Amino acid sequence: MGEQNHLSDSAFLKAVRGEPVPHTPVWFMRQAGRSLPEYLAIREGTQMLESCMNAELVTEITLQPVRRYGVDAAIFFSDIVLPLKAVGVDLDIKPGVGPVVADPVRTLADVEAIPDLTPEHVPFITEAVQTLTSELASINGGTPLIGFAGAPFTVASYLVEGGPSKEHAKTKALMFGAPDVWDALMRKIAGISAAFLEVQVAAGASAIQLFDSWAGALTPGDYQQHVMPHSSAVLERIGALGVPRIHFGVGTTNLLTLMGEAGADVVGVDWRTPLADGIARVGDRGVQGNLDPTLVFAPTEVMTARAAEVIEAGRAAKGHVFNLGHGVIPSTDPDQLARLTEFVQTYPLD
Ligand code: 1CP
Repeated sequence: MGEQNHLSDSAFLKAVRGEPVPHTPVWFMRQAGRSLPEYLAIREGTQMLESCMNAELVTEITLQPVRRYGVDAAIFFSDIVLPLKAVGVDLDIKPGVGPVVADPVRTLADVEAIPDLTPEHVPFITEAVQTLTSELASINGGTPLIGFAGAPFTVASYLVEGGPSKEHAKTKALMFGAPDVWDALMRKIAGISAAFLEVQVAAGASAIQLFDSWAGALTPGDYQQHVMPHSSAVLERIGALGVPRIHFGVGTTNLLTLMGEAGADVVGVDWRTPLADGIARVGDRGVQGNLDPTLVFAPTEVMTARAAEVIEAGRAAKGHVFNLGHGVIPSTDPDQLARLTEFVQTYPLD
């Protein structure tokens, strides 16, 4: 219980609850991973999905950026397709490509063949989260762990296309042309994502992020009709556990209001939307973001000047968590992220 209390005083959890903060909390999407030499070293000879199913590796990789940068939150190292792999879907994460699904899902029978997820499918997740939360409790006065899952639309895009895609054409064709199959698929994935998040929360995660990275491919009307009810179902199940929820997508300027209404406490804003616009769109909720991830390649003083603008804009929000507008680019110099972290954490708010 003592542990819970000191974590709840962390800048990150205060910000996501909309309470005053000692400094703007900061973490980075994809803070673990290929930009870190210690990640490349520990991953050598181990496949991505194999790493995600090894509790010891997951623990170490999740802690690497926390130790290096002293960020205000850790994000659990895994992948949005891991729960599908865990229930038996034949898929792999190919280096330099991303998730590849052997038999893409196109029919009701394909959907029905996917099992629901139970905690017994992912004992390594429970173990890793338990170890992590106990270690994180004593790092920098208590660092919260963010659990995560993919939202139904974004996970469906990999299942239906069979791999990464730009237009998500087959996915949207299924959505427009076979609403019954689409509905069954969305329900199936929503159940799996919610169960995956529940396992992480039960094992000690302090907050969750639902990644709907590719939702920006949709019009607000289609999002509202075909996708939002299913993301809401996931967020509602986690809300019932009393854990703060962050909801993020890319290219979602026109969806930010709906993504908040889906049941988020904090809405992630990508770098294309000025943060002040994002704040106006999400209303009485927190925001997360949104420095252009390429600014790390500019001179440090250019990067920090832009970070200052983001922090200043964030002051108008109910709560602001500093982040990049999407994931860390693999060629990012970790020393720049260390400087950025320090800049955000020491930026005076009074
Ligand atoms: O071998 C490797 O290192 C593979 C690269 C890699 C990594 C490090 C992949 C393949 N996934 C991950 C980890 C990962 N994936 C994390 C780790 C935690 C952290 O942030 O530190 C997270 C949160 C994810 C989530 C994820 N996977 C998303 C949503 C977030 C986002 O960036 O929008 C998506 C869309 C995926 C799919 C995926 N997995 C991997 C890749 C290269 C991709 C994207 C493929 C595509 O372009 O469609």
